[in-house]
Amino acid sequence: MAMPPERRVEVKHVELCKGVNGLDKVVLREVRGCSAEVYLYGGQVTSWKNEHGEELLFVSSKSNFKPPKPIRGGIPICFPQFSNLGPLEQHGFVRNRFWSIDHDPPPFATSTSNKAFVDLILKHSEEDFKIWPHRYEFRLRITLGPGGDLMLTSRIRNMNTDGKPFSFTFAYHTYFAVTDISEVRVEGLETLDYLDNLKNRERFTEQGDAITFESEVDRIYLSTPTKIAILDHERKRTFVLRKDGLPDAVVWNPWDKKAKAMPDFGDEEYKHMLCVEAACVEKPITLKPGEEWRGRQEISAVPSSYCSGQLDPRRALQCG
Ligand code: TA6
Repeated sequence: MAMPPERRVEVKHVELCKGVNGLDKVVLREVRGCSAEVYLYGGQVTSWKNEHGEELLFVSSKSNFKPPKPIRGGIPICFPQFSNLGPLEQHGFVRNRFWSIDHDPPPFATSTSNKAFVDLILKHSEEDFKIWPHRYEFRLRITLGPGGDLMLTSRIRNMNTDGKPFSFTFAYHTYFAVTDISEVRVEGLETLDYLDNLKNRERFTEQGDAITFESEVDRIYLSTPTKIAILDHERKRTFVLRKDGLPDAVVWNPWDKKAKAMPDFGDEEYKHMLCVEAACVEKPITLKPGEEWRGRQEISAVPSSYCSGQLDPRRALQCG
């Protein structure tokens, strides 16, 4: 039965407003009460809340929110270079740039009934051309689904007029908020090979039936399945990450020593966050002029299932 007009709650699905330090941000809202926020600085999602208003992403209490430093937390976009292995600054430069709202994006093949979404765009600048001599258009759509899932779709096109292709590596550097890192398991990466950033990117094979955390972890899992589950035992919550066009997955927790070494990160904050990042690292993507690449991640938060005290990984991966 339709809600009578006086009872219908009008929701402002998309709102442009001012955030920390007067930086522009867009707030996305859905009728059930879930929400997300994205700063035009960095094109960076900094909040994703469920219908109870619980924050699902981690942002450091010591984050700068002051250009040119990147915002510490949420979902930094790493492009055109993931990591510091390359000529550019760590994780590339787009997370330190001001994006614009794209009022007239090229249509997506599949139309969407979602109302809570925003399209951002970043194009090459003459300044950036000096450090990365290519022309590109990077279109980023952030969508909050009616059920509270959060989708990021990147469309990157080579706009070079000199006939030159370009190659890049990429990651959605997602900081999940967790209750207690020592009670978190990651399912879906078992038996895969990974490059260990703590051991000079040496290649290993994951032996465990889940990834658990007792010290710093900084690994690039290669050619992973499209679905990864992050189980927060304390909170009885499972994050499900689905990815497309991004074959690898980075798992990072700085633990205590590295936490203390980061000025924009609280000494104890490593206990309440975990980065699981849909990425393309091992095999860079190459685009010829005119070619476009798409990379998509969808994250959702579902109640965890339990079985004899252990989290039931089968249920976690089959959910939703
Ligand atoms: O994604 C993991 C990682 O590459 C780690 O090596 C660590 O450096 C982390 O990114 C944070 O990088 P950032 O430049 O944001 O401090």
